[in-house]
Amino acid sequence: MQRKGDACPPGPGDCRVERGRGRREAQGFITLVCRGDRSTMSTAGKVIKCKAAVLWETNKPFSIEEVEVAPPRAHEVRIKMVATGICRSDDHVVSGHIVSPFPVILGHEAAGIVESIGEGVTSVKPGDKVIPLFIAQCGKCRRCKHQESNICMKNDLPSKYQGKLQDGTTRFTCRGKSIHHFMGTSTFSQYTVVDEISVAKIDAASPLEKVCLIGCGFSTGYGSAVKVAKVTQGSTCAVFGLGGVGLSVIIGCKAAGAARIIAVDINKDKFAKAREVGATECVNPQDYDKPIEEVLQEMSNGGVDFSFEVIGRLDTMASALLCCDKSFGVSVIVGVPPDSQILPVDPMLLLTGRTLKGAIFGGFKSKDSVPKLVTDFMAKKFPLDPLITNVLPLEKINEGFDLLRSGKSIRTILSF
Ligand code: CND
Ligand code: ZN
Ligand code: ZN
Repeated sequence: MQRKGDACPPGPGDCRVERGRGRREAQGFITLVCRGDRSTMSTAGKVIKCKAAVLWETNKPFSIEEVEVAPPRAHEVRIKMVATGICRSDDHVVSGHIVSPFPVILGHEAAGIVESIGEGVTSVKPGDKVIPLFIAQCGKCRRCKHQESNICMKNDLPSKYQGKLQDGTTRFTCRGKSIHHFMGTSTFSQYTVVDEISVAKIDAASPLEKVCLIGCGFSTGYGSAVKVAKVTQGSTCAVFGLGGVGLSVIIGCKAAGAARIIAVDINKDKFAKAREVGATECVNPQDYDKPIEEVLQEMSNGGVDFSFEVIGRLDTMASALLCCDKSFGVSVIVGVPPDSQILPVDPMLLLTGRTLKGAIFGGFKSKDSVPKLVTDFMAKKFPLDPLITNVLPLEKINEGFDLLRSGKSIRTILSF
């Protein structure tokens, strides 16, 4: 029941509660004013028809469709999306580099407002600002209980992407067909449904059009430096790939006190931004007639302390491993490798003491860490603005992907 002064739960038409001037209002009643869609005041418990970008098959453009989003079932949350970033992992599904069932609604880096909740949900309520989590955290499984792990056993991860929610079904329908979810988030839709273990409540004052990047790119890169590699004060780091995730690795290396941060990319247009966020040197492998790992070894007197592959290619994963010191070097795989491909590693490279590791979502336990990262952003502990180069409406999603593929954008934010 709405009361005077209450905010209306977010609906398709941005409904609001307004004070009226008639006799009933004088007695304390209120007038409900619905902006836009005047037919629906509360959408809770109902199917919502809204727009979403559906990908019907690989290597095709996204298609803006009207989809039906079913209400959340027990332990699920329906979210009205406000902003979502475009990450290379979404494009990896378009190209087939990541294999996921079709048709699908992609998107995993977003922020929105809870529209309604299913039975048993306790951690969020309608009206809360939230970030969907592409890495779930149930808090109860063996891995959630392990101090170092962030890969909850309930995750829908590569090699077994099901494209379903925890109960094994989907909440999206389009043209009579069931549409798959993506990593439990599916944020390229005006409304999405996620499991409660895949959503975190964040500061009510946070700007959603910026903190959406904490849903993937920023946290993945930053955590890879500060939490996974544990970059040390005064160290030398090499970062391969200067997209939204790679630049966030640089932000993390700088925050951890690295003395030298060498940025590596074949697109020299990325260098200015890399310097802006903390790179001390920038190198383009195409400028040398010897392998880039040799160039980096020479630049660092035998090998860097920490290296990061943030592209998603096997050759650059090998170069990143080789460029770090053979004894104490730590190399972190952040980029997602092409489906079913193998990286051959000479064990001798590790026998001398090197460490090769990798992490998803920067090693952060998602539900615990995302609200804290948002608080840190609000306290100006790190910037997000340099990562945002373009803002487009959802309808222009294909333009956003073209900007990414042509190397002209860092992060495009789609607004709803
Ligand atoms: P984006 O495409 O924006 O950046 C990649 C950068 O790599 C671009 O600047 C390219 O110019 C550069 N590049 C391409 N080829 C080469 C090369 N041969 N040598 C040097 N540089 C090159 O991607 P992004 O920043 O959005 O994502 C980067 C990777 O991280 C990508 O594989 C994505 O799928 C992955 C990722 C991982 C995780 C995780 O949890 N580990 C989460 N999200 C994304
Ligand atoms: Zn991502
Ligand atoms: Zn778990």
